[in-house]
Amino acid sequence: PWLERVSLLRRAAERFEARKYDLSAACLFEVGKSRMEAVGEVEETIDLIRYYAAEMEKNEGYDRPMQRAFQQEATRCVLRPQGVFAVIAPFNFPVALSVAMTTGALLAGNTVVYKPSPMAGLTGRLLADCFVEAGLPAGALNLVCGGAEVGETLVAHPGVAGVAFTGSHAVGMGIFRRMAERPYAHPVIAEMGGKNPTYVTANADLDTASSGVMRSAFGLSGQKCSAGSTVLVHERVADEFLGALVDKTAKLTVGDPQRADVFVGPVINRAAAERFERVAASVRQQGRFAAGGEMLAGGLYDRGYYAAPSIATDLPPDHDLHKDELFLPFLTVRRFADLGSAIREGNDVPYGLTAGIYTQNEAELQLFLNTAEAGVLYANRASGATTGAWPGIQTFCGWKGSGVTGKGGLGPWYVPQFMREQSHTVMG
Ligand code: UN1
Repeated sequence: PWLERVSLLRRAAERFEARKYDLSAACLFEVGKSRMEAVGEVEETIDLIRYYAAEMEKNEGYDRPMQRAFQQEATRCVLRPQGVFAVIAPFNFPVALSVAMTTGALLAGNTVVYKPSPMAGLTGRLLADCFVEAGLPAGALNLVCGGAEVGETLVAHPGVAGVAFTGSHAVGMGIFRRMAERPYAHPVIAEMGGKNPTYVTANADLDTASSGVMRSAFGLSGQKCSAGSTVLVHERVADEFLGALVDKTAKLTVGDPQRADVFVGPVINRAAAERFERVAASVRQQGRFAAGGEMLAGGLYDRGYYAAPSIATDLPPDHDLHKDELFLPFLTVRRFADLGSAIREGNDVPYGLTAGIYTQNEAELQLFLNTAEAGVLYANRASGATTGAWPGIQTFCGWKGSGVTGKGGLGPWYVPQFMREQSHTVMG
C-alpha cells in the first residue's frame, strides 16, 4: 500500500541522515568530490526522498475519483506500478541520482534492481544499506555491481519492465531503442547530459557573472550534466568579464578533495585525462587558452588525474568544442553582438538541459526565458550559472537530447513517470 511505502521511504531518509558523513566520505574517496559538494549531495538526497514522499501524499497515491456518467457508476483513475525497474546510475552524483531513481521507482510501487557506477560501488553499497535498514521488504531493492556488460544484461532481461538511467546520451538512447524494440514499448526514464550555455550581456553584473560561471564550469571538475561549459559574452564587456573570470579561476585550489580549501579535485579516470589532452591539443591548434590547458604534474598530481581549470577563447564559432559534452573542467568563451543570435547559437546543440543568463535588463531576461531551449533556466545567480538544482525548488527536465520523457527529476511530475494509468469503472 502506498501509505506504507511513504513511511518506509521516510525511514530511509532518516537512515541517510544518520549516515550522512559515511556516505559523503565514500563518495569523496571514490569520485573525488570536494567536501562541500559531497556533504551537499547527501543533504540533497535526504531532501529529495522527503519531497517525493510528500508528493505521493499530496496526490493521495495517485488514486482519484472521476466524474460519473451515470448515478450507479463509480469511476476512478489510478496510477499503478510497472513491475521491476532497472536503475542504472552514473558516477558523478553517486548518492543523489541513485537514490532519486530508486526512490521514484519504490514509492510508485515497483521493485528495483540497482546498478551503481563501477566507479562508485562502495557508495552504492552503503546507500543500499540505508534502504535495507529502513525495513524495505526483502527483494524490493537488489544491488548488482558491474560495468556496461551488467547494464546491458539488465536492459535485455525480459523480467525488467522499465529502466531509469542517468548518464551519457549515447548509452541512454541505446537503452531507449532497446526497450522500444521489445514486442511492446517499455518505459525508459533517462537523463542524458548537456552542453549548457551561459549568456553574459552588456548589462550584466560582471562580478556575479564571473563567480557563477566559474562555479558551474569547474565544480566537480566540470563532471556534471548541468555544468556550464560554454559562455557567450557581449563584445563590449568581453575583455572585462574574461579578466574577472581568469582571476577567479587562478585562485581555485586544485588538489586532494579531503582538504577543506580544495574546490577542484581530480577527474574520474585515465580516459577523462586522455580526453582532456585531445581537447587541449585542438584548442592549441585553433584557438588559445586564457587559463589552464594542461594536466597538472608533480607531487600529488602524479598520483591521480588532475586537470587545470581551463578556459578556451578564439575558437571558430562552429567549433565542435562549443557543442560536445566533455565532462571536464573546460570552458569555451565566445563573443556576440546580438543576444537573439547568441541564444540561437547556444540552442544549436543536440542537448537542452540547463542555461543561464546575466543581465539587469528586463527585455533581455524575457528574451532568454522565452527562447532558451532547455528545461532549467537561471538568471543572475552567483552560486552557479547553470548548476545547483535542488529538490522541490528547481525541477530538472532534459529537453531534446538531454531527456526522453518531457518530465524532470526534483519536481512534481517525477514519481508518476514510474507508473501507468488504469481506469476503474464499477457499476454499483
Ligand atoms: C547531473 O549532473 O547528472 O543541478 C545532475 C545540479 C545537480 C545536477 C545533477 N543537481 O547541478
